[in-house]
Amino acid sequence: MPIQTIETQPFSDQKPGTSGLRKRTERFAVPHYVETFVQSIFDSLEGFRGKTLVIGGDGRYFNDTAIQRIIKIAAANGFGAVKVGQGGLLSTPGASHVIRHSRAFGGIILSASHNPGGPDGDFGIKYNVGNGGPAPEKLTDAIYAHTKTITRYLTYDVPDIDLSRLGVQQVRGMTVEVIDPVADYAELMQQLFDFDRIRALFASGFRMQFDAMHAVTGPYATRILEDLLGAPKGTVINGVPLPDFGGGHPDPNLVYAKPLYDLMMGPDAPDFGAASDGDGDRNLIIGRGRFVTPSDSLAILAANAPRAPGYAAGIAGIARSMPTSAAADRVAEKLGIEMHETPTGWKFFGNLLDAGRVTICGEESAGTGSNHVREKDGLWAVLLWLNILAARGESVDDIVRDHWATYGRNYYTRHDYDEVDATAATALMAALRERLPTLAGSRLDGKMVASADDFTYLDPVDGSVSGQQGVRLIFSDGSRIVFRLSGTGTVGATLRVYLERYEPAHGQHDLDTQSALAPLIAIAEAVAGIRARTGRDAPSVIT
Ligand code: VG1
Ligand code: CO
Repeated sequence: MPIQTIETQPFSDQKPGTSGLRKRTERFAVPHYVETFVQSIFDSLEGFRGKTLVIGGDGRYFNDTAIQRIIKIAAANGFGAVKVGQGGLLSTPGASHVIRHSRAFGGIILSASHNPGGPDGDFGIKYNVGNGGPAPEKLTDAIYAHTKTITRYLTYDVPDIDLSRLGVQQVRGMTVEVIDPVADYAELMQQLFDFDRIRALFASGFRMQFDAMHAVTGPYATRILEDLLGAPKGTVINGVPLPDFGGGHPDPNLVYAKPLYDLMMGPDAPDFGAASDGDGDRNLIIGRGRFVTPSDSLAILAANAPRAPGYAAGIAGIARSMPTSAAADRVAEKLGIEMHETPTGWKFFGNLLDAGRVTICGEESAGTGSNHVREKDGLWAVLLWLNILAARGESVDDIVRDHWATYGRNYYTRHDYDEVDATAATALMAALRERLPTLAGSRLDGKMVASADDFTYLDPVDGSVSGQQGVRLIFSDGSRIVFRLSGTGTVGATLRVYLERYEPAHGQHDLDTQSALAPLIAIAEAVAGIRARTGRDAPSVIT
């Protein structure tokens, strides 16, 4: 059967954002939309003929449809083999590991991460390169340029693959191997962490609840926590991936994982609570009576990593996205290791990890990970916490307080204004950028603005420059306000305001976060005119 060349036309809206192309599912369902984007990816790559492509997704509605089409396009374009997770499932970190482990050319991950799924929800397609990490900006720019001129895609008119059957099948000259999505990943986790010690912790009566939010982490968490580590059955809840995530919003924050939060703050709280997002790369960590902010979690994991066998030799350096709090910087300073500040999105960590300059990375948006893969990894963070809890024999709350007493506390919050009018949001950012030169050196509500800029990142490894990564106001006492627009939203614009204030080691660490940051919140409103410009009285989500 010959390769089919299907004529197509460019779509004007296929620009990848912070993490791939994300749109409403109905947009992806438009004829040729998926094919045009996937062909644009392949047309922007060189040298993949005969090589392996990894494919998997978070199981949301349209996952299997997209996978079947991608397999045929991959075959027609000359890939030699595809590895696809059984049922079309692979978590984002799981896919990253399979790409690395099988020395694949790259991978395609189908996910809109923490955005809701279903016919009325969101869908997404992301390309990862051979190191297992998200395509760098140079490549996503090339893909976008190609989507604007594409005229055809290649495919085969052949039956679908049976994604439920493990083992090898054929699509023309290409082999398709359906793999267990969890096996390789579970193996890797056993190399990094002290499973015996964590098993002993559970055996001693330690209680945990893991909320998989009906997303992809369910099978991973069940296998690892309950089957391999002996946590009691029922430790993992909402463990079956559903196409619409059970109607929920698979974002593990205090708004969408509220039942877990309430449990952890209540009288019958287990020792440890955790959750992850749609595609399994984010994590939420809550101890009994103690929510751990992702920024603090990054710092605590970095400070304690050598307690896990995989990091016993110490860590080379830490990287965090710019809006993430500077808590980790204090750990790096004490350890005398490199610290890097990158733009938002995991793609900026890849070069630093590949060059061996950093071992642990994190973002304030509940993403932490290490050099074991090239994505953030929700379950990895949970297992490292478990390893640390088992090794220290203290509670989450004790560990957090001890950390603040040693390093000080970075009070931190993020205010999101979702689905605001895109024109209004762009105008708000433009007005801020215009004011930057006069803001530096001025006083706002009595606080001295030490510097005001729009963050530009110079990659120390390949010298590439990424501009307009967020407006920062840095005050002379180290407090910060950062404004940026989300690159993952699918409707209107999402304005994110990040607020941070440092309290030294001997200071007051028990304040309520929103009260501790109230003066900065007021300054942010005064400087940006959020209410007047967006018509919103309050953020839609506070994390
Ligand atoms: C958000 C987060 C960012 C994260 C990205 C992808 O991006 O802020 O830290 O890397 O989502 O995560 P943005 O542009 O909306 O702020 V995931 O778990 O959605 O792949
Ligand atoms: Co995610």
